[in-house]
Amino acid sequence: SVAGAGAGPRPEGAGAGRAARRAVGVGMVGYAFMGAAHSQGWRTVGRVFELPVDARLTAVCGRDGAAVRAAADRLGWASAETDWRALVARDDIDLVDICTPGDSHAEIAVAALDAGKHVLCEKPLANTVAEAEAMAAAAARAAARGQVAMVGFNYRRVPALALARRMVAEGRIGTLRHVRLSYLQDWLVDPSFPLTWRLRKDRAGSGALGDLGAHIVDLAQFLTGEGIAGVSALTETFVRERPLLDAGAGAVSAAGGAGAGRVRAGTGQVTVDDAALFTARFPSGALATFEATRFAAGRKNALRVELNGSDGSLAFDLERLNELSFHDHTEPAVSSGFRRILVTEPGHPYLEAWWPPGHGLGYEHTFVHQARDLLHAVATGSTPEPSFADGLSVQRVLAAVEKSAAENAVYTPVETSA
Ligand code: SOE
Repeated sequence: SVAGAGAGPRPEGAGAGRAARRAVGVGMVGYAFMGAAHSQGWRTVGRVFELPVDARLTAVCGRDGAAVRAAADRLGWASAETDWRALVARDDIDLVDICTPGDSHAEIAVAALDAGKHVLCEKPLANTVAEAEAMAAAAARAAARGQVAMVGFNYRRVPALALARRMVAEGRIGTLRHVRLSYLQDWLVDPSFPLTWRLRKDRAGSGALGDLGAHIVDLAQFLTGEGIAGVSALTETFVRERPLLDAGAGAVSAAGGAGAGRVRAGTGQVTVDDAALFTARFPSGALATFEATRFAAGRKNALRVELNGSDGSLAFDLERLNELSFHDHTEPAVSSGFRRILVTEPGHPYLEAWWPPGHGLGYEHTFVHQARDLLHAVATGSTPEPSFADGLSVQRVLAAVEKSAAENAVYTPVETSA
């Protein structure tokens, strides 16, 4: 159940019985862009949704003592740690939230699960399939002890996409034929943008593929309810050398904001893809296309989805995230066509606790919804989705894309010899 049924977020201090609820101490590792977004989710969730447990922002962790203490103050965490192992060892931490680059996900997640903690891990689950397999195995062992583990594919929690999932499952578009997804950003168009960790394979695992492609692979599997059966891919690195960053300058933000970083002399090699394009098959016979790029000038965070089925189509654009387009192909052709569903009704997913109809939500609310779903799983001991097994399945698709692209089975159009 949720608070307010459309009455809006609960006022400060509201919620009789709050004191009686079990507290879940959250410890978050990393506090940059994703850490700030997750903090927003943890801070807000209990003020909007009626939850079976209470989230406490117990500690945040980062290597730089002064910086992590400032982040704790800014983001609302009660204490700060400089070593993630110390965070994991704390008795007052029940749930470890991993918001670090991919190269530390596996080590932190496995240690936290083995120490009896619940885990939320940012996407992609890991940098390699082997790491993701170890994490999924640790999550399965932990599940037997009542612990939960979830991957941060937050776009599943956009109400319009959750509604699309519901409509597909209800058969509203019939037998699925086409699944079309793209995730376009443009923060690498400028060749002087520096070599941040996201452009290094050892830190990030892959480039646009793992960062953006992982989201749309997860969404495709979520929306269809099917696992991808096979892929064929092309990847490219358009700018292979970029200016180096000062060792301590991590401030260059993920999706832009290059101004904050300090560039130093010299250039280094980009070791990840700038763009990944691939096609895929689903077991049902549906065909899918995917495009993930950081080179789509003018596209800041354009995640688009279209599904075509025998009875209709659904379309979504993250830049208009309170809307879902629906075409009902069973209606007479003379009057049918795409219509816009404004996804702000109390009957829509997650909307029952928010603002009255028409008062839309945004990007940050996906993190509130993520926290809500995870806390419900913690309270009931149920497996939250996307689980580490779901994260592993995405990781396997990413690896298949890289393999296909590396084999480069591209045919040149030729004239038939007469
Ligand atoms: C950067 O490309 C980024 O922040 C991704 O890492 C996020 O997952 C995506 O939601 C927004 O863009």
